[in-house]
Amino acid sequence: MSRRRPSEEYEPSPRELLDGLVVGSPRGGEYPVGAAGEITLCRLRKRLMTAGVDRLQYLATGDRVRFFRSPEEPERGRIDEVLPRTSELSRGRPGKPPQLIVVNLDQVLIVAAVAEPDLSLHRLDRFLILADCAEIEPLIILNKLDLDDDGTALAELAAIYEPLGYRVLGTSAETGEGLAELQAALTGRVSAVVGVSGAGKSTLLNTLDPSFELATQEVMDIGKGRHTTTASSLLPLACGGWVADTPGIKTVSPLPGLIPADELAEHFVELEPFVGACQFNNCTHRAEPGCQARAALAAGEIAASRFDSYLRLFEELRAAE
Ligand SMILES: Nc1nc2c(ncn2[C@@H]2O[C@H](COP(=O)(O)OP(=O)(O)OP(=O)(O)O)[C@@H](O)[C@H]2O)c(=O)[nH]1
Ligand SMILES: [Mg+2]
Ligand SMILES: [Zn+2]
Repeated sequence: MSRRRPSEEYEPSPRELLDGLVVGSPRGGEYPVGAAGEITLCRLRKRLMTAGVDRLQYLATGDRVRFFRSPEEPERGRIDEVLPRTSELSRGRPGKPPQLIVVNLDQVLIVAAVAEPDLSLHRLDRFLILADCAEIEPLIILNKLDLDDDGTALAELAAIYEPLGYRVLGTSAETGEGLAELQAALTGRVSAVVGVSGAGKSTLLNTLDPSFELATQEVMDIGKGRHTTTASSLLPLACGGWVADTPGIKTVSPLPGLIPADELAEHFVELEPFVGACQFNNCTHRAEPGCQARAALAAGEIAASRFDSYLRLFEELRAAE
Protein backbone atom coordinates (compact mmCIF):
# COMPACT_ATOMS: atom_id res chain seq x y z
CA MET A 1 0.00 0.00 0.00
CA SER A 2 1.44 3.35 -0.95
CA ARG A 3 1.34 6.10 1.62
CA ARG A 4 -1.43 8.51 0.82
CA ARG A 5 -0.29 12.07 1.06
CA PRO A 6 -1.76 15.41 0.21
CA SER A 7 -0.95 16.18 -3.42
CA GLU A 8 1.44 19.01 -4.22
CA GLU A 9 -1.39 21.07 -5.68
CA TYR A 10 -3.77 20.81 -2.73
CA GLU A 11 -4.33 24.25 -1.18
CA PRO A 12 -5.18 23.94 2.50
CA SER A 13 -7.47 26.52 4.03
CA PRO A 14 -5.85 28.68 6.73
CA ARG A 15 -7.84 26.70 9.31
CA GLU A 16 -6.15 23.50 8.24
CA LEU A 17 -2.66 24.89 8.81
CA LEU A 18 -1.11 24.14 12.20
CA ASP A 19 1.87 25.72 13.92
CA GLY A 20 4.69 23.29 14.50
CA LEU A 21 8.33 22.96 15.37
CA VAL A 22 10.89 20.89 13.48
CA VAL A 23 12.19 18.64 16.24
CA GLY A 24 14.84 16.57 14.48
CA SER A 25 16.71 15.70 11.32
CA PRO A 26 14.83 14.41 8.28
CA ARG A 27 14.63 10.71 7.61
CA GLY A 28 13.72 9.54 4.15
CA GLY A 29 12.76 13.10 3.24
CA GLU A 30 10.36 13.45 6.16
CA TYR A 31 10.82 15.96 8.97
CA PRO A 32 9.49 15.24 12.45
CA VAL A 33 7.24 18.21 13.26
CA GLY A 34 6.10 18.67 16.84
CA ALA A 35 2.87 20.36 17.86
CA ALA A 36 1.30 20.08 21.31
CA GLY A 37 3.69 17.27 22.22
CA GLU A 38 2.74 15.17 19.17
CA ILE A 39 4.98 14.38 16.22
CA THR A 40 3.82 14.46 12.61
CA LEU A 41 6.16 13.26 9.84
CA CYS A 42 6.09 15.92 7.16
CA ARG A 43 7.40 16.35 3.67
CA LEU A 44 8.29 19.77 2.41
CA ARG A 45 5.97 21.26 -0.14
CA LYS A 46 8.08 21.17 -3.28
CA ARG A 47 7.42 24.73 -4.26
CA LEU A 48 9.31 25.90 -1.13
CA MET A 49 12.40 24.61 -2.90
CA THR A 50 13.06 27.42 -5.33
CA ALA A 51 16.21 27.51 -7.42
CA GLY A 52 19.43 27.79 -5.42
CA VAL A 53 17.94 26.54 -2.15
CA ASP A 54 20.07 23.87 -0.52
CA ARG A 55 17.57 21.23 0.48
CA LEU A 56 19.74 19.91 3.31
CA GLN A 57 20.37 23.33 4.82
CA TYR A 58 16.85 24.66 4.35
CA LEU A 59 15.37 23.43 7.61
CA ALA A 60 17.10 22.93 10.92
CA THR A 61 16.00 21.53 14.25
CA GLY A 62 14.00 24.29 15.93
CA ASP A 63 12.58 25.85 12.78
CA ARG A 64 8.99 26.99 13.17
CA VAL A 65 6.71 25.86 10.37
CA ARG A 66 3.07 25.79 9.34
CA PHE A 67 1.90 22.38 8.24
CA PHE A 68 -1.23 20.37 7.70
CA ARG A 69 -2.00 16.79 8.43
CA SER A 70 -3.05 14.33 5.80
CA PRO A 71 -6.77 13.68 6.40
CA GLU A 72 -6.34 9.97 5.56
CA GLU A 73 -3.18 9.51 7.57
CA PRO A 74 -2.99 12.06 10.38
CA GLU A 75 0.51 11.09 11.52
CA ARG A 76 1.84 12.36 8.19
CA GLY A 77 1.68 15.81 6.72
CA ARG A 78 3.15 18.51 4.55
CA ILE A 79 5.09 21.63 5.54
CA ASP A 80 3.63 24.57 3.64
CA GLU A 81 5.39 27.48 5.22
CA VAL A 82 8.63 28.13 7.11
CA LEU A 83 8.63 31.09 9.49
CA PRO A 84 11.62 33.41 9.86
CA ARG A 85 14.31 32.32 12.33
CA THR A 86 14.93 34.37 15.45
CA SER A 87 18.29 32.84 16.34
CA GLU A 88 20.79 30.27 15.13
CA LEU A 89 23.12 28.35 17.41
CA SER A 90 26.07 27.26 15.29
CA ARG A 91 29.51 25.88 15.79
CA GLY A 92 32.39 27.14 13.73
CA ARG A 93 34.27 24.86 11.35
CA PRO A 94 37.54 26.33 10.15
CA GLY A 95 37.45 26.84 6.40
CA LYS A 96 33.79 25.92 6.14
CA PRO A 97 30.52 27.70 6.85
CA PRO A 98 29.36 27.36 10.49
CA GLN A 99 27.29 24.26 11.20
CA LEU A 100 23.83 24.80 12.62
CA ILE A 101 23.18 23.01 15.90
CA VAL A 102 19.64 24.19 16.59
CA VAL A 103 17.66 27.35 15.82
CA ASN A 104 15.02 29.54 17.52
CA LEU A 105 16.13 28.73 21.05
CA ASP A 106 14.86 30.69 24.03
CA GLN A 107 17.90 29.72 26.07
CA VAL A 108 20.96 27.52 26.12
CA LEU A 109 21.95 25.56 29.21
CA ILE A 110 25.69 25.19 29.52
CA VAL A 111 26.45 22.16 31.65
CA ALA A 112 29.79 21.77 33.40
CA ALA A 113 30.70 19.28 36.13
CA VAL A 114 32.44 19.75 39.46
CA ALA A 115 34.64 16.76 38.55
CA GLU A 116 34.78 13.81 36.13
CA PRO A 117 35.56 15.58 33.84
CA ASP A 118 37.46 18.34 35.67
CA LEU A 119 35.81 21.72 35.66
CA SER A 120 37.31 23.85 32.91
CA LEU A 121 36.44 27.54 33.09
CA HIS A 122 38.00 27.98 29.69
CA ARG A 123 35.59 25.54 28.10
CA LEU A 124 32.71 27.19 29.90
CA ASP A 125 33.80 30.55 28.48
CA ARG A 126 33.87 29.07 24.99
CA PHE A 127 30.28 27.93 25.32
CA LEU A 128 29.27 31.34 26.67
CA ILE A 129 30.71 32.91 23.54
CA LEU A 130 28.87 30.40 21.38
CA ALA A 131 25.61 31.49 23.05
CA ASP A 132 26.51 35.16 22.79
CA CYS A 133 27.24 34.84 19.06
CA ALA A 134 23.75 33.45 18.65
CA GLU A 135 22.29 36.09 20.98
CA ILE A 136 20.71 33.38 23.11
CA GLU A 137 20.41 33.71 26.87
CA PRO A 138 22.72 31.25 28.63
CA LEU A 139 22.13 29.48 31.94
CA ILE A 140 25.21 27.97 33.56
CA ILE A 141 24.64 24.60 35.23
CA LEU A 142 27.25 23.15 37.57
CA ASN A 143 26.39 19.46 37.77
CA LYS A 144 27.73 16.63 39.95
CA LEU A 145 27.59 18.75 43.11
CA ASP A 146 27.66 15.42 44.97
CA LEU A 147 31.33 15.12 43.95
CA ASP A 148 32.22 18.47 45.53
CA ASP A 149 34.00 17.38 48.72
CA ASP A 150 34.57 20.84 50.21
CA GLY A 151 31.23 22.19 49.01
CA THR A 152 32.75 25.41 47.63
CA ALA A 153 32.66 24.81 43.88
CA LEU A 154 29.27 26.38 43.23
CA ALA A 155 30.02 29.52 45.24
CA GLU A 156 33.39 29.92 43.50
CA LEU A 157 31.81 29.66 40.09
CA ALA A 158 28.98 32.01 40.98
CA ALA A 159 31.49 34.56 42.28
CA ILE A 160 33.00 34.82 38.81
CA TYR A 161 29.89 34.63 36.64
CA GLU A 162 27.00 36.17 38.56
CA PRO A 163 28.57 39.66 38.65
CA LEU A 164 28.75 39.41 34.84
CA GLY A 165 24.99 38.90 34.70
CA TYR A 166 24.93 35.13 34.19
CA ARG A 167 22.68 32.87 36.20
CA VAL A 168 24.44 29.89 37.79
CA LEU A 169 22.53 26.84 38.98
CA GLY A 170 23.99 23.88 40.86
CA THR A 171 22.61 20.38 40.27
CA SER A 172 23.23 16.76 41.02
CA ALA A 173 21.52 14.02 39.09
CA GLU A 174 22.74 11.76 41.90
CA THR A 175 21.11 13.50 44.88
CA GLY A 176 18.41 15.46 43.06
CA GLU A 177 19.74 18.80 44.25
CA GLY A 178 18.72 21.67 41.98
CA LEU A 179 16.53 19.54 39.73
CA ALA A 180 13.32 21.37 40.63
CA GLU A 181 15.00 24.67 39.69
CA LEU A 182 16.27 23.10 36.48
CA GLN A 183 12.77 21.94 35.58
CA ALA A 184 11.36 25.39 36.33
CA ALA A 185 13.97 26.96 34.05
CA LEU A 186 12.96 24.66 31.19
CA THR A 187 9.19 24.88 31.57
CA GLY A 188 7.42 26.39 28.57
CA ARG A 189 10.60 27.28 26.74
CA VAL A 190 12.66 25.89 23.88
CA SER A 191 16.12 25.09 25.22
CA ALA A 192 19.28 23.30 24.25
CA VAL A 193 21.71 21.67 26.63
CA VAL A 194 25.38 22.00 25.67
CA GLY A 195 28.66 21.32 27.41
CA VAL A 196 31.64 19.01 27.45
CA SER A 197 31.24 15.28 27.06
CA GLY A 198 30.55 13.51 30.33
CA ALA A 199 29.23 16.57 32.21
CA GLY A 200 25.89 14.79 32.60
CA LYS A 201 23.64 16.53 30.07
CA SER A 202 21.77 13.41 29.02
CA THR A 203 21.62 12.11 32.58
CA LEU A 204 20.03 15.35 33.83
CA LEU A 205 17.38 15.25 31.11
CA ASN A 206 16.65 11.59 31.80
CA THR A 207 16.22 12.45 35.46
CA LEU A 208 13.63 15.07 34.57
CA ASP A 209 11.80 12.69 32.24
CA PRO A 210 12.81 9.01 32.32
CA SER A 211 10.81 8.41 29.12
CA PHE A 212 13.52 10.26 27.18
CA GLU A 213 15.78 7.23 27.63
CA LEU A 214 18.80 9.19 26.38
CA ALA A 215 21.94 7.11 26.20
CA THR A 216 24.51 7.99 28.86
CA GLN A 217 28.06 6.93 29.28
CA GLU A 218 30.08 5.39 32.03
CA VAL A 219 32.69 7.77 33.38
CA MET A 220 35.52 5.35 32.52
CA ASP A 221 34.69 5.69 28.81
CA ILE A 222 34.96 9.44 28.77
CA GLY A 223 38.73 9.49 28.40
CA LYS A 224 38.39 7.70 25.09
CA GLY A 225 36.89 10.85 23.61
CA ARG A 226 33.68 9.29 22.42
CA HIS A 227 30.47 11.20 22.49
CA THR A 228 27.49 9.31 23.80
CA THR A 229 24.99 11.68 22.30
CA THR A 230 25.29 12.10 18.57
CA ALA A 231 22.41 14.08 17.08
CA SER A 232 20.40 16.97 18.37
CA SER A 233 16.66 16.71 18.44
CA LEU A 234 14.07 18.52 20.50
CA LEU A 235 12.23 16.45 23.08
CA PRO A 236 8.82 17.40 24.46
CA LEU A 237 8.87 18.17 28.18
CA ALA A 238 5.98 16.97 30.27
CA CYS A 239 6.02 20.36 32.01
CA GLY A 240 5.62 22.08 28.62
CA GLY A 241 8.39 23.24 26.33
CA TRP A 242 11.06 21.48 24.32
CA VAL A 243 14.65 20.63 25.05
CA ALA A 244 17.51 19.49 22.82
CA ASP A 245 20.27 17.31 24.14
CA THR A 246 23.46 17.82 22.14
CA PRO A 247 26.69 15.88 21.90
CA GLY A 248 29.46 17.26 24.08
CA ILE A 249 31.93 19.17 22.03
CA LYS A 250 35.19 17.85 23.39
CA THR A 251 37.84 17.97 20.78
CA VAL A 252 36.01 19.91 18.08
CA SER A 253 36.73 23.53 18.76
CA PRO A 254 33.55 25.37 17.91
CA LEU A 255 34.83 28.93 17.74
CA PRO A 256 37.44 29.30 14.97
CA GLY A 257 35.54 30.10 11.82
CA LEU A 258 32.69 31.63 13.81
CA ILE A 259 34.14 35.00 14.81
CA PRO A 260 37.25 36.97 13.88
CA ALA A 261 39.83 37.47 16.64
CA ASP A 262 39.33 41.24 16.46
CA GLU A 263 35.71 40.87 17.57
CA LEU A 264 36.39 38.47 20.43
CA ALA A 265 36.50 41.14 23.16
CA GLU A 266 32.95 42.20 22.27
CA HIS A 267 31.80 38.76 23.42
CA PHE A 268 33.35 39.14 26.90
CA VAL A 269 30.92 41.17 29.01
CA GLU A 270 33.71 42.64 31.15
CA LEU A 271 35.95 43.51 28.19
CA GLU A 272 33.25 45.19 26.14
CA PRO A 273 33.64 48.56 27.92
CA PHE A 274 37.28 48.61 26.79
CA VAL A 275 36.55 48.27 23.10
CA GLY A 276 38.11 51.43 21.68
CA ALA A 277 38.92 52.76 25.19
CA CYS A 278 42.63 51.93 25.44
CA GLN A 279 45.55 54.08 24.32
CA PHE A 280 45.46 52.35 20.96
CA ASN A 281 42.07 52.39 19.38
CA ASN A 282 42.47 48.84 18.09
CA CYS A 283 44.09 47.50 21.27
CA THR A 284 43.87 43.71 21.52
CA HIS A 285 44.62 43.88 25.30
CA ARG A 286 47.60 41.57 24.98
CA ALA A 287 50.74 43.67 25.47
CA GLU A 288 49.98 47.13 24.14
CA PRO A 289 50.97 50.11 26.30
CA GLY A 290 48.18 52.09 27.89
CA CYS A 291 45.80 49.11 27.95
CA GLN A 292 42.86 49.88 30.23
CA ALA A 293 41.67 46.27 30.23
CA ARG A 294 44.99 45.04 31.63
CA ALA A 295 44.85 47.80 34.20
CA ALA A 296 41.43 46.54 35.27
CA LEU A 297 42.84 43.01 35.45
CA ALA A 298 45.74 44.20 37.64
CA ALA A 299 43.25 46.00 39.89
CA GLY A 300 41.34 42.75 40.35
CA GLU A 301 38.26 44.04 38.53
CA ILE A 302 38.41 41.28 35.94
CA ALA A 303 38.67 37.60 36.90
CA ALA A 304 42.06 36.18 35.93
CA SER A 305 40.46 33.04 34.47
CA ARG A 306 38.30 35.14 32.16
CA PHE A 307 41.20 37.24 30.95
CA ASP A 308 43.21 34.09 30.41
CA SER A 309 40.33 32.62 28.38
CA TYR A 310 40.29 35.74 26.26
CA LEU A 311 44.04 35.58 25.59
CA ARG A 312 43.99 31.86 24.76
CA LEU A 313 41.06 32.24 22.45
CA PHE A 314 42.50 35.30 20.79
CA GLU A 315 45.67 33.42 19.84
CA GLU A 316 43.65 30.46 18.65
CA LEU A 317 41.35 32.56 16.48
CA ARG A 318 44.33 34.49 15.07
CA ALA A 319 46.13 31.27 14.22
CA ALA A 320 43.05 29.99 12.39
CA GLU A 321 42.72 33.16 10.30
N1 LIG B 1 28.30 11.60 40.50
C1 LIG B 1 27.52 12.06 39.52
N2 LIG B 1 27.58 11.47 38.30
C2 LIG B 1 26.80 11.95 37.32
C3 LIG B 1 25.90 13.03 37.54
N3 LIG B 1 25.28 13.29 36.37
C4 LIG B 1 25.76 12.42 35.47
N4 LIG B 1 26.67 11.59 36.02
C5 LIG B 1 27.42 10.52 35.35
O1 LIG B 1 28.31 11.09 34.40
C6 LIG B 1 28.47 10.21 33.28
C7 LIG B 1 28.28 10.94 31.97
O2 LIG B 1 26.93 11.37 31.88
P1 LIG B 1 26.21 11.68 30.48
O3 LIG B 1 24.83 12.13 30.83
O4 LIG B 1 26.35 10.58 29.51
O5 LIG B 1 27.07 12.94 29.96
P2 LIG B 1 26.79 13.83 28.68
O6 LIG B 1 27.08 15.23 29.09
O7 LIG B 1 25.45 13.58 28.12
O8 LIG B 1 27.93 13.32 27.66
P3 LIG B 1 27.93 13.35 26.05
O9 LIG B 1 26.64 12.85 25.56
O10 LIG B 1 29.09 12.48 25.68
O11 LIG B 1 28.18 14.78 25.66
C8 LIG B 1 27.49 9.07 33.50
O12 LIG B 1 28.20 7.97 34.03
C9 LIG B 1 26.54 9.60 34.54
O13 LIG B 1 25.98 8.61 35.35
C10 LIG B 1 25.85 13.62 38.85
O14 LIG B 1 25.12 14.58 39.13
N5 LIG B 1 26.69 13.09 39.79
MG1 LIG C 1 24.85 12.91 26.28
ZN1 LIG D 1 43.58 47.23 25.77
